[in-house]
Amino acid sequence: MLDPKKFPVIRRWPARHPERIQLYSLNTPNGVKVSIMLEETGLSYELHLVDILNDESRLPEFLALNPNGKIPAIIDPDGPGGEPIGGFESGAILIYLAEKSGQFLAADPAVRLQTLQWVFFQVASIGPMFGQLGYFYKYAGREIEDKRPLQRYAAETQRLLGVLDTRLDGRRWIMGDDFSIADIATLGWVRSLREHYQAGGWPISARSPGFLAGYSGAWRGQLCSGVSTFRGNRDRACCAQ
Ligand SMILES: N[C@@H](CCC(=O)N[C@@H](CS)C(=O)NCC(=O)O)C(=O)O
Repeated sequence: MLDPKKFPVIRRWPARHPERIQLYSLNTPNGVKVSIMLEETGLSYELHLVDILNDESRLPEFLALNPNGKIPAIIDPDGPGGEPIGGFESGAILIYLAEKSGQFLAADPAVRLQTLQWVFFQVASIGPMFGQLGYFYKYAGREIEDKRPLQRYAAETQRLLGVLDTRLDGRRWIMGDDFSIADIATLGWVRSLREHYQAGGWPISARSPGFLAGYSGAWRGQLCSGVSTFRGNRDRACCAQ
């Protein structure tokens, strides 16, 4: 059983299935990573929507799980040694779930390093830069007269898309033939850029036609066709749209 003293979050978001992984999330580019991973691994989970626009992620019950006050976060009732464990930061959660399920992160040390480097590339570069671009292009920051911040993040986004396009050239997935947590980490942000920020008409698309027109062929086709990765996510309101 999950102890509310150890996990106050379950007081605010009660668990109907406490034996399942508890996911606290929303349909954002970071949130969707974990729901896609859970869908793809087949691990059973229970979703709790956290309304970040109304500051639910800053409630004390949520902060007890993630002191940084951001989604996604999880509780695994069957953690190491069979003990419940909580976790936050989407990249760390992806690695934990990959190790728990034995899927989407190779055991071979060289492949593992390369996969993790692309996961960290997403978490450290793509997420923060695309997120700032979103603020200055689509949200409150677009009212700001000084366009230098927008130009700065647009240029960096364009550069990062180029890095990704080059990596995907001739590869089906970021790691080649094998679908991995690097793809799961990245796809929500690229989708968001094109479909949510509606940045498709940008100069970026001239530089990175693959990504913004179709997210590099097979990569995009697989991810967005509903064949595998987005299975169930639309219904669960956990897609990046
Ligand atoms: N580095 C974190 C970023 C998480 C993050 O920025 N989450 C956003 C949604 S995409 C959030 O919760 N924002 C609410 C807020 O900042 O108040 C991760 O990868 O998990």
